[in-house]
Amino acid sequence: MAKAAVSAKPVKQEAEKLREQIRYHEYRYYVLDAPEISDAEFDRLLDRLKKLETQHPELVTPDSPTQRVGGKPREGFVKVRHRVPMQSLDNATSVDDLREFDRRVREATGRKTVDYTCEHKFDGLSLSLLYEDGVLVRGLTRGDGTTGEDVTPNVKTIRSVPLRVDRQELKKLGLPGDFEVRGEVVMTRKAFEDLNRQQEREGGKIFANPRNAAAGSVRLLDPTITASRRLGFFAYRWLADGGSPVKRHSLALEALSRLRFKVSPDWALARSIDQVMAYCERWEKKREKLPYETDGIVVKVDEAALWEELGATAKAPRWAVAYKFAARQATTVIKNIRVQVGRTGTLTPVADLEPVEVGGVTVSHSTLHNMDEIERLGVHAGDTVAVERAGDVIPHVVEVVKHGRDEKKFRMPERCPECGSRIHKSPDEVAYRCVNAGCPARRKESLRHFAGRHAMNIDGLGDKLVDQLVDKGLVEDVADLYRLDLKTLADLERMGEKSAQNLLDEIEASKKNSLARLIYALGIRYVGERTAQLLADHFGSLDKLRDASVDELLEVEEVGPKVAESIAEFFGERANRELLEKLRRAGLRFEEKRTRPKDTRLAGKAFVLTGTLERWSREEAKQLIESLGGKVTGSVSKNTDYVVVGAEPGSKYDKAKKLGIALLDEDAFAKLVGKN
Ligand code: 0OX
Repeated sequence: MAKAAVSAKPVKQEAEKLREQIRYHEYRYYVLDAPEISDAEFDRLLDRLKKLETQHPELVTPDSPTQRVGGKPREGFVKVRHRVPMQSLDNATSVDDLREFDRRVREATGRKTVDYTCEHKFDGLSLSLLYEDGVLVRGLTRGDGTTGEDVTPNVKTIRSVPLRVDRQELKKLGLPGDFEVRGEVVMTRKAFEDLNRQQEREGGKIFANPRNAAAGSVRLLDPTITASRRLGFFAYRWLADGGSPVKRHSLALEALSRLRFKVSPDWALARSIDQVMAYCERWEKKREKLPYETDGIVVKVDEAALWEELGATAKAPRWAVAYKFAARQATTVIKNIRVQVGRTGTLTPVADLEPVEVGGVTVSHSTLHNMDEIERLGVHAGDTVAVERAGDVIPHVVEVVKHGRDEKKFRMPERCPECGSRIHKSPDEVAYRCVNAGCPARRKESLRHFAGRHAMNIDGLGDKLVDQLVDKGLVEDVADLYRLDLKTLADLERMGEKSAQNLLDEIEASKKNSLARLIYALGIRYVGERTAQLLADHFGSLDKLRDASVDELLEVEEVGPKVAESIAEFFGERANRELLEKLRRAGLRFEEKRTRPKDTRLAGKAFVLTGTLERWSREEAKQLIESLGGKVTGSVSKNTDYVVVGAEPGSKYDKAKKLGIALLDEDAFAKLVGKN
């Protein structure tokens, strides 16, 4: 007994310390997007804590980071009433609507000018988080605004949702421990595309857009699946005792950041409606650059005292308005459904559309993913459909609006439309595949993937050129690219000597690409960019990767049986091993000593560049910073560490000055990066 009492205390302290460290690193990774330690180091901390908690179950607390994923799948969700209704927002669809909103606000408050906050209107699922004594106790969906569904176990899996906040920080800010934070659950476009690709392969539900994917993931009955869905949470409102705990919304956003909630770094305070309009205009142009989908800007009266004066309509507060961006959905007719052959031979049905403009881009085809999706949509050639474009995502058919007159059911062809070979479908897969490894369509897709921006980055190798190279028999596999000469290229259609030379230079330069890029470029099934990086880090050479057994592959971070088997199968193919030898002879990089930067003096530091530097182009400065472990972002926020100021700086310079962020001129920057 006495012995236990003696040893329990240090264990408790160690567990508490580990929790604090894990919370901090979750915050660095999931909220700030600026990790300080590697994934492996993070896992070690978590494993150590799990071990301590298994040995001493009495030490487990509900807000421990180990408790993010737990519990059994449920039967359904319990409905719970919101303490304060979750209102919706009135829309402004034009500049005139914004002016009218401002006029009404000023009239009702008697103010000549009003400060407004501007923030992204994230397109996800609204959520309310309840904290008691600083600890997350409940997560509710918006539901009908009055009553929501209790999705607590699912919400706990979202790593940017703090399971507890720092009580000391609360005290310092003079704030109560019981409060509610509202915000939006979102999925990045990238995570959404990855998810759909995975669902496509596994025959799961295909989501029409990141919003549906986020909403669907939060409302899953099994929280372990939610945990795998890469969701984020942006906080946008703070409530305590039925009202705002601070005097201004801008202060609420700042305090929420300090409490380690994820708050969009792009919010801004506008001193007039003209400034609001400038903000809306700027972001309408830049919205595609954001990793998340947004459908507008939320404009809020900053001063909380004015909220009561302004009141609310039946459904929305009068102190806020949503400026909506132009719609990116349109209806059109499906002219024809055809199939496309991908690089693994998968047949993907594609709808040829009557061209239609969706949010400023003309769309003339759309993927239908697979047979299951065609059945789910109940879609045929000749139908009128709604199509939606999400950022630079390939457009999707959302639903059939009206069936055409003559409904012919789409069937997968029995022979490959490109090479006439047999089509195979294994019973445990949704996909249909062309069995011919030498199918020209597969060759072309492999080349496109190999040359892609995230792979070997051979920009000059466009679609038309790939078609010509394969159709003329000049290139059979990706290694043949390295044997092309000036004359062959210059003789191709629409190629001159100059562009041929440029392409050759690019192909030559691509040999220097990192091992991770090369692994990704090979197009091994299930090996995306991240897995390729992890494989390169782990093995350090393509030969070691080639010779790795399934068991050895399973030792790599994040590599499961499906991925390991796919890699082993790839390198087991004689043709692939021969391809590797051809690539080696061409002089590509097969080995890499270290992939993580040796010099990490800028690790975790966020830079913004403005104006022109003399010694470096933007891209060079960016690469320099990244090579030292830092990162470069496009806009200045509280999270920016340095702003590098060149000649004729833009508005970022003013913003940095206002926020008191460290400014570096070219010399100071050179010194920091050791290039003086
Ligand atoms: C969003 C978003 C939604 C709270 C007070 C009025 C409306 N989708 O990103 N709602 C709000 O604010 C609520 N802000 C947002 N940023």
